Amino acid sequence: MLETLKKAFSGVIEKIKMAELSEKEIERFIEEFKLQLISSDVAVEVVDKLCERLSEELSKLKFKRFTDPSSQVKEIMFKIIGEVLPLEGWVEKILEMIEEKKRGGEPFVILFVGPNGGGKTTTVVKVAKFFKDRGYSSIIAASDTFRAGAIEQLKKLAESIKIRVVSQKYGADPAAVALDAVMSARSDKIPLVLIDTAGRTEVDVNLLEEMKKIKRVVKPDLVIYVGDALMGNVAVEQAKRFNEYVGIDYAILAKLDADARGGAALSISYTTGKPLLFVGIGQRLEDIAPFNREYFQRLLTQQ
Ligand SMILES: Nc1nc2c(ncn2[C@@H]2O[C@H](COP(=O)(O)OP(=O)(O)O)[C@@H](O)[C@H]2O)c(=O)[nH]1
Ligand SMILES: [Mg+2]
Repeated sequence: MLETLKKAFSGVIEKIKMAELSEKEIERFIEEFKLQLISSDVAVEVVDKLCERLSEELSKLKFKRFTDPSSQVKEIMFKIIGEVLPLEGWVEKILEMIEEKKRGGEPFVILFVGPNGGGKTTTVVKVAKFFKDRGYSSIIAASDTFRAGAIEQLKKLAESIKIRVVSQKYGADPAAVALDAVMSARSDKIPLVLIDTAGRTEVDVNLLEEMKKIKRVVKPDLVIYVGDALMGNVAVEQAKRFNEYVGIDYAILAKLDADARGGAALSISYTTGKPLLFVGIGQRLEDIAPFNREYFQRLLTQQ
C-alpha cells in the first residue's frame, strides 16, 4: 500500500541524514522528491505546494543545531503533509452530529455519490457496519435503481450485517426510494439513513443532475463522494466535479489496499477542500479505516 509515496518520503529523510545541507543539495533532493510525487500520481498543485513548503522548512533547518536530522526531517514532512491533508477526527465529529439529531428524534441522512465501480455500494455497507459497531443502526436506501443486479448486491451485503434495505423496482425514482427510507427510519426510530446511488462509467451531466435532484428532494445532512484510489488523479478530478455540481462534504477512497501510488489520498483534500473521511482497505466489510493522523503516519512509516 502506498509504496511509491513511502519511498518518496523515506528518500528525503534518508538523504538528509547523510548529507550536509548545502543549498545545492537541498535543491537536488527536492527535485527528486518532486519527480517521485509526480510518479505517485499526486496532483500538480499539491506537488508544488509540498515542494515549496519542504524547501522553506529545510532551509530553516540549516541554521539550527541538531543531533539527529532524520527525526526533525520526519517531523517537517508530517507537518507539511498535514497542511495539504488535514488529518483531524472527522469521524468523531460525525458521531456527534448523529447523536445530536437522534436527540431531536430525527434520523441523520448521508447521501453517497460517485462513479460506477468505484466501490460505493461496498463502502455504504462498510460504513453501516462501522456505525453499527459504535451503537448506531441504520437503514440503507437502494437508490441505485439503474444498474442490473445493484439492489440484490446491496441486499446481500446488508443482510450479512443485519441492516435493513429499503428498495423499490428497477427504474424507480432514486429520490423517492431515499425518501421512503428516511420515513421508515423516522417511524422506527433508526438514527441513520445511508443512501446508495447509481454511477455511470463516465461521470456525465445526467448522473450529476440525478444526484443534485436526490439532494434537493431528500436534503441529506451530508453528501460523501466515494471514489477509487487506483484511479489516481481521475478520482480527484471526479470529486472536484461532484463538488462543483452537487456539493460534497467529505470524500472516501476505496481500494487503497491495492494502490501502490497513493496520489489520490494525498491530493483529494487539498484539491477539493473537503476532508478525506475513510479509506477502504480490502473487500471485507470490516476493511475500512478512519483517515486520521495516526493512521496516515502509520501508513507512511510501516515497512
Ligand atoms: N480491494 C478492494 N476492493 C474493493 C474495496 N471496495 C470495494 N471493492 C471492490 O470493488 C468492486 C466494486 O465495488 P462496488 O461496491 O460494487 O462499486 P460501486 O459500483 O461503486 O457500487 C467490488 O468487487 C468490490 O468488492 C476496497 O476497499 N478494496
Ligand atoms: Mg453500486
